[in-house]
Amino acid sequence: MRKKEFLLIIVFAMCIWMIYGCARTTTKPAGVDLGPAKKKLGKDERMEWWREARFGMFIHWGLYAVPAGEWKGEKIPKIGEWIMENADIPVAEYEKLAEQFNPVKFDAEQWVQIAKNAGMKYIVITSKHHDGFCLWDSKVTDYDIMDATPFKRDILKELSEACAKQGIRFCFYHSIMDWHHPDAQAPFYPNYNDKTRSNPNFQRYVDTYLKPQIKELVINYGPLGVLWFDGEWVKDWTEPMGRDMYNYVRSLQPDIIINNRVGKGRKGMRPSGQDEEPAGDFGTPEQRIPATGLPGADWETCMTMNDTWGFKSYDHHWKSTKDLLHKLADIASKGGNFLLNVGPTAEGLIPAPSVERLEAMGAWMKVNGESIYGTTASPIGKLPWGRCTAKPGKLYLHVFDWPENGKLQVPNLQNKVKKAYLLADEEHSELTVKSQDEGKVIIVPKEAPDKINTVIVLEIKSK
Ligand code: FHN
Repeated sequence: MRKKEFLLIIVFAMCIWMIYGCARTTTKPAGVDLGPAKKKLGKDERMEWWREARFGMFIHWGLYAVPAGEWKGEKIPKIGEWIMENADIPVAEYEKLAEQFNPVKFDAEQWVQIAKNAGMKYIVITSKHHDGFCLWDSKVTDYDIMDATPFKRDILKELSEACAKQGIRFCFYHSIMDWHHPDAQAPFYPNYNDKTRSNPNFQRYVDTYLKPQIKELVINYGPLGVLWFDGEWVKDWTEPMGRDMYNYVRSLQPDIIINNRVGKGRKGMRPSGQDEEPAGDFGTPEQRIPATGLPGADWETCMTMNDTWGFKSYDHHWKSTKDLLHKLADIASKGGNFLLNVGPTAEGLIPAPSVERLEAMGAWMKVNGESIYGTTASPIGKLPWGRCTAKPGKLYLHVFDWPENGKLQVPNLQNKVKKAYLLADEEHSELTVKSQDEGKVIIVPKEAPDKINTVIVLEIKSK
């Protein structure tokens, strides 16, 4: 073979190799490049940002915001996002709501700013609630915001980018129960919420729909802070399936945090006789604050601001700012997180009463956030006039009921107090502390500096 022909063959072979090599690198799956698989963090490392955060925004948003609690002229009772179940709406009728879902006033930056200004550190939004409608551009269904609505924008992509820009952790709620999918609950109409019957095709729903959608959400919208499962109570979903899902999600993003509703860990859901730890990283008491928290466990109370998660046009039963701030301190004093809900309208607006309360909470957090973020449960038990949160070497006394006689009694505290002052004004407010019986007495100003919750800091010697 002549030299020239040999060289031509070499050059040709190199061209083929380069074309193949280039094709391989450009066909990697689309989405956020999570970089090399991160090392598996220990649980404490994984939970660190979450335990520091203490306060997050829950967002329930979907097609149910269109009827907003009314159906065919009737007010439908109970929580708004359950209208498909509570008004016995057939799938074919309910899915027509997608044609009306056009939230032209939606502004991801604005929503994230509202959460950030409130002092919230993470946002958990319903990617898919029980009604099965998907708020992102899913490749495994057209029952989503991109294909079924006139809006045709990927809400979750916009929110994910706004959160990244503003340093807020982006998290998803995802319902295991699905009232729209024929292999899940849809055939049980009109009782989509049936907990006694099985769908013979449920495993197919899990394998070809639920898991592929979870993968889309984790790979394309991550890195995520938390995957917040719900709707785990259906008969066909088991603790072993929850454990498998937990491991699957962690294989996609090792440092993600997952709640206990991935399996049957929620109070009242656990099959009897199951003694091993349920799957999930934290407990999820709902609409309630456990009297003594969940000692030894990470936990988060989720709560509505009125009486519904999803928007209802006539639910004006708003909790006061005072009540919400007291709940925040109460939860933190028991070592928990507070996931406070907003239910945006079909136009894409967070209701004004919610915004007002969040602004007021943010004003308090701006001054007193140190007494919430990264704190642990009170080491001195319950207090008649308020709550206590702690950090190493510091106690934060949250005084709801200001003493009329200018003397704040602090029982069960024998540590030496090195310094006491108002958190709002450390420089000019040192307070006198006297020992008395089994505790301390702090001499405080006549008037409460903050009518809702004044925080006094005690710098104490050792444990
Ligand atoms: O059925 C849902 C309900 O709609 C809402 O999403 C709450 C929020 O935690 N979770 C379920 C009820 O436990």
